[in-house]
Amino acid sequence: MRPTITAFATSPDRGQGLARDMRVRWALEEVGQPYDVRLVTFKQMKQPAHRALNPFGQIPTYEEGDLALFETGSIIIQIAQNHPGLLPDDAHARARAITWMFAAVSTIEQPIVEYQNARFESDKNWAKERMPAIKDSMRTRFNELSAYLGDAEWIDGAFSAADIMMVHVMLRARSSGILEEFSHISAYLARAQARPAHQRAFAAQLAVFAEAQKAG
Ligand code: GTB
Repeated sequence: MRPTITAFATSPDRGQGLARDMRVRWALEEVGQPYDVRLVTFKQMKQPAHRALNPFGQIPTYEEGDLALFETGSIIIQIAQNHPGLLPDDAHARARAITWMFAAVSTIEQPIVEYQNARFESDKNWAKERMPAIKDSMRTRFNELSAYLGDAEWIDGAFSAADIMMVHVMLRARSSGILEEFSHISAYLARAQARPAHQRAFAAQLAVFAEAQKAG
C-alpha cells in the first residue's frame, strides 16, 4: 500500500534536507517504496486534523491504510517491517541496529539540537555564554562515535536504518564546522550522502522548497 507522509510546505531549513521528513523519504527510497507527500503549513500542523495524526502537531507523519504513525524512528521501523533491506534478519543484529537508532536520537542528537537552538538565538547572551559548553558536548559525543566507528563502512555491519537515523542526526551539526575535525565521521557521512536513495530523497525535499520559492 502506497504510504502518505507529511512535510513542511515551506521548510525553515530552505531545502537543506535537515527537517525530519528527510529520514522517512530516505528510508522509503532505500526500499524502493513510492510514496505521496502532503505538505502542511505551520498553522495546519497545529489544527485538529493534523493533531489526530501527531498529537504534538509536528511533521513528519506516516499513513498507510488505516495505520497512522508519527516519530521518525517508529516510522522507519514500520517501513523496515514491510520491506527487506533496512533491518537485519538476524535477531541480535536487528536488536543492535535498533539500539543505534535510539543512540542517534537520544544520545547524539541532544547536544546537536541544543547547538541549533543556541545558533538560532546567537544574538542572545544565554546563547553566547552556553555555546562553548555545547560545542564541547558535541565534540565529546563525536569523539566517542568516531572511536567506535573507526573506518567501518556502516554503524554495525551492513547499511541499515541505524545509519539513516545517525547520518541525518549528524548532518544537522554541519554548520558548526566540528564534523570536519573527525575524519572517520566525515567519510561515513560522505558515503551515506553518495547513496542513490539519499540523493533521490534529498532532491525530492529540495524540489518542494524550490516550488514554494517560485510560487512566492
Ligand atoms: N521526535 C520527532 C520525530 O523524530 O519525528 C520530532 C519531529 C520534529 O521535530 N518535527 C519538526 C516540527 O514539526 C520538524 S523537523 N517542528 C514544528 C513544530 O514543532 O511546530 C525539526 C527541524 C526543524 C527545522 C530545521 N531547520 O530549520 O534546519 C531542522 C529540523
